[in-house]
Amino acid sequence: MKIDLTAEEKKKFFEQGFIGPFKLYEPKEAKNIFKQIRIKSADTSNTLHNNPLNYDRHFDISELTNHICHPGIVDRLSSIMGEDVILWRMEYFPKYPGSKGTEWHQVQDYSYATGKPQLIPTDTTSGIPFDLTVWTCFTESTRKNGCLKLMPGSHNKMFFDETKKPSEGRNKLYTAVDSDTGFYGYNFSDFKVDNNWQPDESKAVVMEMEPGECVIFSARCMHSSFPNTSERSTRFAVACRYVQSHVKVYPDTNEFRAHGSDFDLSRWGCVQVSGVDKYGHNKFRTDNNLGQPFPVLEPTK
Ligand SMILES: O=C(O)CCC(=O)C(=O)O
Repeated sequence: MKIDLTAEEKKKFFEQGFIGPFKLYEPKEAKNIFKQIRIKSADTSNTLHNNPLNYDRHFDISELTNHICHPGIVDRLSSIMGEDVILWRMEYFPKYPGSKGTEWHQVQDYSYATGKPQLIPTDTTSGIPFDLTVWTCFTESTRKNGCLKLMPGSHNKMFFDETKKPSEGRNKLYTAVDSDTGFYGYNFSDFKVDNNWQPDESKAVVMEMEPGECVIFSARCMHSSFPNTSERSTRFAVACRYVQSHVKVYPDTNEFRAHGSDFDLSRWGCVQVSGVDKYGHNKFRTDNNLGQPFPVLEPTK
């Protein structure tokens, strides 16, 4: 049975720019997956990118190969974006005890990272997001250990301009442990449209979540997180980025440099997690680097 969003949930998504949390795994199962992710992340012999950023580990960690295709994610995304959905990137978001909070930010085409759009839509439908993030926590996520905050309704207006040039972030190697800013080494406030504007924290929704829960949001919806002020509780989340299939991903790009690291896209490909590709814009992968197929469901006729 499909796990679509209800009409009420869809309405709420379009009002807020996000919806959730939803349970994908029982807490015990989520903690076991996290244990495997931790163990397997240390082995970089089959990774796609030769750098420490842990992008796209769905290509070499089978728990993540399965996660990107989880029906609780894919069906809900299809209710918002339509049947044809592709995953283009996965990122780790750890907050270790003592880590800074992620700064408030909004993203539209990811050009903040390289100065060049990483996504170009070619056939948008007004009001329907072409790019959605599914942020899944594999540990508890609390105010104390750095849970996510989302600003309802902010997806309707951009308060940040990704075409601005940041003072730092692009070249310095980012590590989650000793970054001196809260967003991949950037001061995201460099991208503010109005330097004097401050987000209204009182309107933020605080997303405390159980291990195994996810939230779906448009990256245009302003988001941030608390610092991890706990003694020993790590918050670990994985952000999976999905687009409609008319979107050109990494257009005319074979490699790029971001967060102080090089990304070689020669073996990279999108994964068609739902529906079909009617556009032919992108490269695709059907198997991970261990030869395991991504467990996608057959398109319904
Ligand atoms: O996990 C966080 O602190 C921030 C997540 C985020 O910025 C994202 O998923 O785009």
